[in-house]
Amino acid sequence: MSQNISLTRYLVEQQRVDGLIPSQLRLLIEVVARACKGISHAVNKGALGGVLGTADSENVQGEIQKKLDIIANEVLIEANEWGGHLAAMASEEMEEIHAVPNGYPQGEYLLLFDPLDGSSNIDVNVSIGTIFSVLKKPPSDAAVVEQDFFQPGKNQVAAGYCLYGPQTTLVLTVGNGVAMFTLDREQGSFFLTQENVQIPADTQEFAINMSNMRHWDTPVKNYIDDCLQGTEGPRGKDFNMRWIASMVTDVHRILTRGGIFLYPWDKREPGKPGKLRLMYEANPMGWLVEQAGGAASTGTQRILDIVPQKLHERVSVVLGSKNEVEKVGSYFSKL
Ligand code: P6P
Repeated sequence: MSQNISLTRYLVEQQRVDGLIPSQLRLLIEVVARACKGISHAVNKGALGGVLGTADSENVQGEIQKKLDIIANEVLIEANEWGGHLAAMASEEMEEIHAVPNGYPQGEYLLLFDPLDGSSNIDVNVSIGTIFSVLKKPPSDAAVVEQDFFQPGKNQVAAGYCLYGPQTTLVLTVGNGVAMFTLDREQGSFFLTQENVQIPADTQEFAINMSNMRHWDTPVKNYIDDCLQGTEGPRGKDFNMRWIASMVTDVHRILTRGGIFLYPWDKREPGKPGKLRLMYEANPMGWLVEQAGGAASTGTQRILDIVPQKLHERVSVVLGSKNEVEKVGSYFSKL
């Protein structure tokens, strides 16, 4: 792979592909990538930057915020307010949408993000990441409202994440496959290191938090039981397990070598459909996985078809190698 294809050049070339990404969207993606570089710098400073540990606050999810959660959120807000690409932003860390302040030009896009996913891993130096999703604001002369965000994931025009690990890697789709870019810190630029990412259709590796087993619904229990029986059971093959408790990192592994990721509904919070958030976790990850030839469902429904009713709506997530996602679905249809 040539090391000299920068993110900017890649986006300009995508722009030439039947106008797939208009200039405003290209510029928006570059602003998000620049913000991720700033977040990467803060994350890599760690204790030296005084950014570890918790802030004295909770987010809308009722989760204790880490200092870096707040820093990452502020970096993304400040980077995107003034550019003229956006009408509004939504974040896991903010209860309400954040409309572009008066005085700044309004754009036609809506940006959603989880500024720092997996933040429980920050203090133990395990990879974390920023997840983002871009929608078009519905045409209207009225001021942007929360309902403008309530679009199914199949409406996304761009989605991606930036993984802060041994490398800082930006993974992106604009609807023409999945590309990966690695940050060259000396030049301060992302360079294309993989394009046309493809997830193998089959896998022998599952990712799930096994400590929740007693809380799962029957289909998930039966599916995992059968995987654990390996060659002695109905699957006829052995499985490996990985769980990093950082969705960005688990999904990156699946995009890189295949696998299946499950965060299913469980009876700890029966009134909630799942733990993960639909609009800025499951939708962007689901589109990336589909664009790489995989599948993303709730177990019974394609995630990208779900029409949100709330900004911070949660959802059950089963995503990864296509044939394995379909296999999980078969356990639900046996009910
Ligand atoms: P658990 C991180 O908090 C997160 O939202 C995802 O990144 C991750 O997959 C999941 O929650 C981990 O949840 O219950 O295993 O800690």
